[in-house]
Amino acid sequence: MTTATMGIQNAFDVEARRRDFPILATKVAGRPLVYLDNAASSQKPNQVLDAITSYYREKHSNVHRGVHYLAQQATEAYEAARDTVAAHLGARDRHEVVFVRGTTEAINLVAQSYARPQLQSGDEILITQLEHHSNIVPWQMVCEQTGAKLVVAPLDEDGQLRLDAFAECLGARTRIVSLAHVSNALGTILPVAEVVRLAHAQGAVVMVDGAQAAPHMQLDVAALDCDFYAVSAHKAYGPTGIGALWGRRELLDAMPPYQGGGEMIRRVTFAATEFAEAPARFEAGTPNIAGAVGMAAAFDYLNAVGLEAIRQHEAELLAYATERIAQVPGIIPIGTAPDKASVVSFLVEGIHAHDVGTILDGQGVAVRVGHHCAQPLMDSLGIAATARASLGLYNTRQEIDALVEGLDRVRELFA
Ligand code: C6P
Repeated sequence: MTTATMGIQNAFDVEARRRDFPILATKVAGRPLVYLDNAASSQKPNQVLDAITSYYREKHSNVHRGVHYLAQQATEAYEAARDTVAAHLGARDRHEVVFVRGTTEAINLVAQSYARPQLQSGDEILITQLEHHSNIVPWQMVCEQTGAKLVVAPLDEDGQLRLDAFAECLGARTRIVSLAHVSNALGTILPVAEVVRLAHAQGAVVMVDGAQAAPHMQLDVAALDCDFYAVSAHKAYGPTGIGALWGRRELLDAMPPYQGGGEMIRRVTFAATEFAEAPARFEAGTPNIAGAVGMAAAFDYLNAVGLEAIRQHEAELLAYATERIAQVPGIIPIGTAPDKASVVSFLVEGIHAHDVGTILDGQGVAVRVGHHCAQPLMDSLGIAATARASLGLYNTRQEIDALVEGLDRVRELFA
């Protein structure tokens, strides 16, 4: 899809972009919705909604199975979506893109199909202190299964991953390094390319959890030189229930599938099964075809709006939000790394984060409160929960002002 067909101009116009998202017209408690929970899941533009509806109205059948017209239309739409996702991730080869349910499933796939068959007792998997549960639990499970050990690289006081501290955790037994590109709880952008260089020098492969990077920056697996990269569409203006695992072809082709079923085979007898090549061998059963179409439409949308324009808009808004929120008396910022993307996490002194979230909701302001599925990070910070405002391309300064007014109201109520 071109910029012209999507009706998007080159200059970033936030009001025009807001009109792409029908849900933003919602009123909550009689006030305009201020949606600042984009890291949990972002809203969907008409371009994505229309792509999904058109697919179901005009093209739907099952994929890779039929000779009839609609089966071919559906297969073409699904495989065209793979091309779009591959190009968006910077993959050299479309066979390197496996459609999965999301980042969580992508990491589980790598843990079970790549790590489990080759880890030996005493091998190490290195993660960082800020990981989401999705990038902790699958590795704990595979450690349990193989006798491997989970090692955790620490953060500094600003919530940054320092390369010297990371390098100290990297050893001769490190087989896999798995880290977030962007932290969901702190917003920190991690130095992935440098981590990859250090890890590769030790012979370890690197898996990157790109769940929070995809909505905010140009992705490029070739430039990062990582080995696996995971994304969820729903955080990047696409539908829920779909995401992608990118993996180096030679690694994917050598990995046994961890789920069996239809469409992932070359030949089945009752005695044995020969698996198809990647990516089909990892896509057992009828896939989320409409989801893949919607995911591709979301990436088309991001490109049409312009990822650099989005990055600039969000960086300005993040600086504004960080400054305004810090001026509210009693605010304690959590996560102060200089290199951050679109997340402001904070405590309000003496007031539980859940109360903060509930009072803000009463004013139409949606933020997430809690441990953000990063309980070990919260434990290491000595806190149970934060309030988190997470920004998307459609957020405005006025919405940050509404959040700050909401926080003033929180303080009044608890004074
Ligand atoms: N974080 C948040 O509010 P799924 O659920 O598979 O699409 O994504 C999981 C996931 C993995 N890694 C990171 C860094 C994430 O932020 C998330 C999802 C949401 O922060 C929901 S818990």
